[in-house]
Amino acid sequence: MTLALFRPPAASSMAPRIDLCFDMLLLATALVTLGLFATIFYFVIKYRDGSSADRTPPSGGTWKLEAIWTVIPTLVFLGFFAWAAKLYVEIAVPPPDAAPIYVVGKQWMWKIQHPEGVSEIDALHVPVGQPVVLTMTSEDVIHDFFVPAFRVKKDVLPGTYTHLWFRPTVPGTFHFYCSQFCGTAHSSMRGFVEVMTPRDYEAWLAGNAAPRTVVQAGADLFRTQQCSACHAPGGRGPRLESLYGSTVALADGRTARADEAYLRDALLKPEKDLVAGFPPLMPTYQGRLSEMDVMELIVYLKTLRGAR
Ligand SMILES: [Cu+2]
Repeated sequence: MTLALFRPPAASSMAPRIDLCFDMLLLATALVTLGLFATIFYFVIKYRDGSSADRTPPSGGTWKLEAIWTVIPTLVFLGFFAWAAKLYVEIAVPPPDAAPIYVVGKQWMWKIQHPEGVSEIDALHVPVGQPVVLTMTSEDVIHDFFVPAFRVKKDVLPGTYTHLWFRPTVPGTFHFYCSQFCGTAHSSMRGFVEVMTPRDYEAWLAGNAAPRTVVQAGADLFRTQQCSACHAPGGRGPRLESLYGSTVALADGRTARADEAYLRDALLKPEKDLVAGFPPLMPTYQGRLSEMDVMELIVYLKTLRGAR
């Protein structure tokens, strides 16, 4: 389609579907605009000054005509709303088999961490055909991760996690950008997604042999920060096995779901959600752990299974 000349290549599973919805909406609005202007020009010429057109007022209205021009456009545009809402939900919910990759934005760079332990800056290597979900946070201000060729973007916020998923369909190199103005060097906060064949990706991972995986890095932090001193059997703090995804009873009677945001708050703002039955002894790790440290600890905590 000629419109493809005016936009980046469509390199993810969602891209052609979003393009189709956009093109149809453009076509529909173009037809409405065309119809409006055709009518304007027709009447401008017909009733121009000095023309002999009949100017007697019409004798009555027709409700049928009004109903048609109200109901048909309403249905057409509600149809677009439903179509776009369906796409939006699909973009918002990562598929269960999406491979996790961790992203930290800061003025003015992107730090990217693969679960295998390989990390990169302003570059993201992914295998073609594999859904990938980015778990993202910011060390300072609001950023936004935007891959035009994948037609996806998501704000990257300090103090919490956001997720962005995509399935690349074409091997190649595609720009990504920060698309929230985040300070003087905002425009240089960008990089490239390298979409590789699965074989090349494996070779790339192997060639960048990391000393330890993200889970191992989290386990090391768990030990060096002495988390186990309180969270071991018989310790003064709550047990952490199988905590992730469970419902936690809090001291003030509320309950909380132990998701990533909960675990993050437990580490950095422990006074926020005190766990029922335990004294408020947990110190804050604010300033002692980097954003990547916090992510590694959470990934490690997710792997802890067993009875609590
Ligand atoms: Cu930014």
